[in-house]
Amino acid sequence: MATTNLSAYNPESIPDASEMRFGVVIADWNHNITWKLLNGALRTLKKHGALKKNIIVRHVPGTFELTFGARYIAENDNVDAVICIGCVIQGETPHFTYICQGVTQGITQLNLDYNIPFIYGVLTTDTHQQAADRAGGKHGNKGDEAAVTAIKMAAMKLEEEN
Ligand code: DLZ
Repeated sequence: MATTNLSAYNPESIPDASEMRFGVVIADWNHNITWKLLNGALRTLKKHGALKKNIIVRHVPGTFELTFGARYIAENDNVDAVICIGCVIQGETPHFTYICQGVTQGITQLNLDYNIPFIYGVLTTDTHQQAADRAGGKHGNKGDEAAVTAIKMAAMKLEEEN
């Protein structure tokens, strides 16, 4: 099977982010994966002009807590978009399903409740290897993708306001 970088994009299609403020909430569970996603997201935000002082990073214990962390950022940090980063890996119990459903519904609800985009940067994989492949491995870095999406959605929000 051909190797596909799922995070590839055209940099010229991305708006300038130098006037934007971003929140990033990151789950520390599976941190050997999520910190790589965080690094990818930060690198990509900065590559497109975002300033370090305009990126607020907050850590939560697990993916289930991303919803609360994202809402906390929306309420307190005056941002144009919130990136939610987590990694849930299938185990031997139904826990995987409950966490994935909880965070997906939670982030969806935040998108409906606030006039800020909340970006779904959560890996949900069967194996650790599949997650590693998408955290700077052969399939790219989902953190890059989440950052690109955040910039595009923040641009939409700011366009509406100006
Ligand atoms: C408990 C748990 C399990 C089994 N697996 C994961 C996982 O793969 N990824 C993840 O981010 N978090 C996991 N957690 C922790 C939950 O997200 C949450 O932190 C706890 O259930 C406490 O609310």
